Parts: sequence; structure tokens; C-alpha cells
Amino acid sequence: MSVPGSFAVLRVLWLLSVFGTVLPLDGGMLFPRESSFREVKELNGLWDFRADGSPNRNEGFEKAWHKRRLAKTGPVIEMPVPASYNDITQDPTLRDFIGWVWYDREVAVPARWISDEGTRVVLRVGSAHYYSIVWVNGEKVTEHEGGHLPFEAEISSLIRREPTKPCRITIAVNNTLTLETLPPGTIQYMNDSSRYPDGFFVQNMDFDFFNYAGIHRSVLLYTTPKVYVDDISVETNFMDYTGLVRYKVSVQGGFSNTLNITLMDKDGHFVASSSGSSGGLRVVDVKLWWPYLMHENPGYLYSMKVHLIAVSETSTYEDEYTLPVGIRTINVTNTQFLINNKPFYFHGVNKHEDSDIRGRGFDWPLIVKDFNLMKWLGVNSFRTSHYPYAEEILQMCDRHGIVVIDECPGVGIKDIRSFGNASLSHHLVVMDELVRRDKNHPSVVMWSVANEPASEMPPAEFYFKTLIEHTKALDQTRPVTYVTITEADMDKGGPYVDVVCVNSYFAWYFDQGRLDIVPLQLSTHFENWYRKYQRPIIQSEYGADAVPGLHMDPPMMFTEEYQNALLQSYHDVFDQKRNQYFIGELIWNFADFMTSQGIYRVVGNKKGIFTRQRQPKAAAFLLRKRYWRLANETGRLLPD
Ligand code: BDP
Repeated sequence: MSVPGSFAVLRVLWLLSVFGTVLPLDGGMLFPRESSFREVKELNGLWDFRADGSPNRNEGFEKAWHKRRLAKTGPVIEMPVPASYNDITQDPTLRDFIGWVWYDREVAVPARWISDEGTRVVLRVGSAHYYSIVWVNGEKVTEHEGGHLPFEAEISSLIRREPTKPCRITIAVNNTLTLETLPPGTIQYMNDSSRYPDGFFVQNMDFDFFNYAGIHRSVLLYTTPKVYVDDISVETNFMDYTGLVRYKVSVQGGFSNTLNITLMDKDGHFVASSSGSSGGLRVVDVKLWWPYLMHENPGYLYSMKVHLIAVSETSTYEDEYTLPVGIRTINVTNTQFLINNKPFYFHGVNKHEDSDIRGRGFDWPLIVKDFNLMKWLGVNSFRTSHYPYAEEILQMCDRHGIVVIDECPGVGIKDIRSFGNASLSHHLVVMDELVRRDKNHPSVVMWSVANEPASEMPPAEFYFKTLIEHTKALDQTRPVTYVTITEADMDKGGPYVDVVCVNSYFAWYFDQGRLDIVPLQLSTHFENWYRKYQRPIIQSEYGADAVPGLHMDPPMMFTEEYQNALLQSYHDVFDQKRNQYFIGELIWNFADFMTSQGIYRVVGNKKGIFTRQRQPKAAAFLLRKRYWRLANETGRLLPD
């Protein structure tokens, strides 16, 4: 987050300085894109599926189900990919299943991919929840821990072994959460045989959304040449009317190579070029990337074409990858969040990847509908509560100028045993994977390493200090936060975050029905936080459940009127603090979403301002009025 000086000085310093994004993982995770030298084949559709209902959930491994077609080892059903499997059938045991489920299908691989030894074939899973093992033709090619993030394996040599056979892909996925998974959970065996049958167990979790499972995002085969562009990192800056794009490209596959980098504007016109694996591109008359409602032309993207030629004694390899690039800066002061050196006020939502039938499965109609609703509402930002969202969603944010607080799945860390070394190591790897995947999105302006952990517990301070410092070292261009709810955090994680993100549910979980206490409690809360840390504050969650169609005036809890009145009482305080240190408000939640069953939830969490089917409650209209007013008051470009 460098602050501009004179352009020439800035340029030299910036190019010489250590590149802000340092990635400890092997290899990149570029989003698969087609180009003249790369092909993509989607494997979405119906896969064969079976849940392993054996008492120890281990029959699939004992009987090596991956060695043959799944249909040969027992009964299968058809399962759509991508989708959570939970809500697809009428079977309650599958909805609430815990353990391994198995998917398989055969794929016809294009003959040229097999015959051309100069082609790499990669199998990629956009995400599967929670633990996955992947086999190709019975041979294990990779395993991955954690939902919400992609993983892949090169399978070129494997598929060339039996070129005439279709390629069989088997994926086993286990949704069990333990003290060391992210999010954590515990399996509890109920041993009282007078009350529970033999082997009865439950999955306990400390978070408020259904633990949807299965293959949630696309499964793809894609190709690259044998020598290929493995990763690209960009960092951007500007001075007056000149933009700078600093890039770093890593190439895998050996051989000396030549890299040519060309930057084009939105209309495909040449802007700048460079060569070599790292360098800078200077953009005259730069068109900056601006958030929605902050500029008449938000989400401006350049295209950076990376062209590789590698020559060996016998062959020449050519690769090309085009990355969308938005030129913008992020800076945080004691009281402000600056995008392109202008104060940015977050008026947005928290979301979930959640809908009827599909659960957490990727679904274009839903995604586009949600963007249309967000733009209708006047939303300029959202938080990916409580896990990383699909890359296609972030790409839409880049294009539409929707600002994102990118959160990892560090939610529900409430048990002291989840602060140990194994948990921390895994959490660090998840941050590595998240930053590696999302580092080039201009829409991503801040990392959130966790939501509401039990930060009052003694090991939490070391845990979060390590995690936040690690994330800052991974990416020096973006601020880092973790989302807090307790005042105890004021003495713990507070010092390490760049922006204080606080959730509160005054007049909901506490002082139920007493809307009159909100102004006093909220404003005291903000003042305390600010006095202690002098950091800008975002209200990262607030809200109330409203059962659609339930009305009562004077308002009572769970009615649409109460939801409205509660939001309104928060808004009054936000407006008082807005010109001081208060920099944003994110409603909980954009839409109703599914949770586990329990006495606090009536078929899911009803704090949405839209229903789960995306129809507005009264609060949607209240918020729409407010957000468009805020856009007019805070969003217009301030004069230089
Ligand atoms: C917050 C959590 C969120 C919950 C919300 C609620 O961060 O995941 O859904 O409370 O209770 O504390 O509605």
C-alpha cells in the first residue's frame, strides 16, 4: 500500500521493491481459460454416486471402489455436478449424511490430447466439501483438504497409458469436521444404548449454516503446453494520469523461454508491452478500476496477455494466458478506507452460497440474479461470509465494480483445542491457497482471516497474531482483518488488524425486543473500539430474523416491521459516526439461508432481506432507499 510520491521516484522504488505477493505454495492456480494454446472441457452434468453407509464409512476403501466403475461395486444414483448432494433426493439420511460419498464418471478425452506428448492435461475441481481424494483409472492423482478452494492434478501420462480406453474419474468426498478442520467441528458418539442405537453419532459445529457437501464447483479437464505459464501476479499503482502494472510470471516445464507481455484496453487496443518474467507496464491516460456507484464507468478492466515461447532442441512450445487487470490502489488510514486515494464507504451485504435444491452448488442463474438484486439495492460491496466464493463470482465483481472482503472458512473456532499447532498450520495453508487464487482480483480489497473466533481464550492471541502477520506477508497490498463480536477482542486481536470489523446483534440476541437500547449500546461500542485502536470500523454484521409475511405493529421480533425498525435504529447511529471513523455497513444477510435444525431456526436463518427464493421482504425496500442515498452522499468522486 504505497503512498504516491513523484511519479519517477515512485516508479523506480516500486519496481525495485520486493514484490508484495509472496507465495509459498508450489505452483499457481490460474483460473482455466481457453486461448489459442489452451483448451477446456467441462465435466459437469450427471455423475454416478453412492454414499458409503457402512458403520465405519470405510467400505469404499476396504473394497477399493475406485478400481472399477462405481456401478460395478454396488447400487448408484445419478448426482448432478456441481451441486450439494444433501437436498437432491427424498432421503433424509442422505441430507444429513456424515462420511465418505463417492462420485464417478467416464470421459472421452480428445485423441489429440493423448497423442500430442507436448500437451499437458490437467484435471481440476473448483471445490468439493470437505476432504477429497481423486483417482484416474484407479490411480490416486491427488487429495485435498478443505472446501471452497480449487485443486488439480496433471494426468497426462496416466491417460496416455491406455489411450483407447475412456478415462474414469473417481472422486471420494468426506464432509466430516474435526477440531482441526476449517471450519472445525466434533463428532460425538452417543454411547447410552438405552437412548441411541449402536454406533449412533452426531456432527457438532459452532457455526450457523448448513454443512452442505459434495462437489460444489465445476470439474474440468484443461490443457496447457508442456512448457506453460503457471502463475501470474500483478500489482497496480498510479500517479496522476499514469498507471503502473507490475507483473511477475512463473513458467514451468523447463527450457529457456521468451515471455512477451501485452496490455490492452477494454476495446482491445494496445496500451503497453514488456518482456521477461517480471517487470512493469506504464499506462498513459489510465482508466482506473472504480467501485460501482463511485464512478460513471466502474469496473474498468485491461487485459494482460502473457505470451510464452519455449524452444528445446527438438520442439517449440507456445502458450498464452490473458488475465483481466484492474488498476487501483487501496490504502487505510486511522479513519478511512481509500480506493484510488478517495474515501470509500461500504454499503453492502453479507452473503452465503446457498439456495434451494442446489445447496452450495455453483449456479449461474442464481449468481446473475444475485448481482441484479445487489445492483438494484445499490450495494457496492459484500463479504464472502464465511468462506471463499466461486472464482466466477469474483470475476463478476471485477467487471461490475463490486468490492469484496474475501473471507476464509475460519468460522466457528470456539473450542480451545482448535487453537493448536495442527489447526494453525492448516489455517495458514488455507490463507496461502486463498491469496494464491484471489490475489489478482481488483475487486478484492481486504482479507478476512476468521469470523467470530473465541478470541478470549488464551491461545487465541498467538494464533491470530501469527495468522494476520502471515497474511500480510503473503500480500502487502491489501489490509487484513478478522471479524469480531466480543468486546474481549479489544484486548486480543484488535492490535493486529488494519480495519476493525464488528458484528453485533443488539435488541436481538440481547435485550430482546428492546429497540430503544440500540442507539446507546451501539454508539458506546463504537466509541470504545475507536478510542482503543484508532482504526476505521465496519459494522460487518447486524440484523434480525423476519419470517416473510409476518406483520405486527408496534413491531415484535420475527416480523417484517421489527426487522425494519432494528435496521433503522442501527442506521441512525451509523449516520452519526459516518463522518468520523465509521466506514461501512454490511447487512446480515442478503438472503435467508439454510442452517442445521435447532430451536433458534425456523427452517433456516431468516435474517435475509430477501427470502431464500430471492423475493424482497420490506427491509429490502428500506435498504434500497438508504443505499442509493448513501451512494449519492458518499460515492460520487470527490474533487481532487
Ligand atoms: C453471527 C454469525 C453468523 C450468523 C449470525 C446469526 O457470524 O454466521 O448467522 O450471527 O446469528 O454471529 O444470524
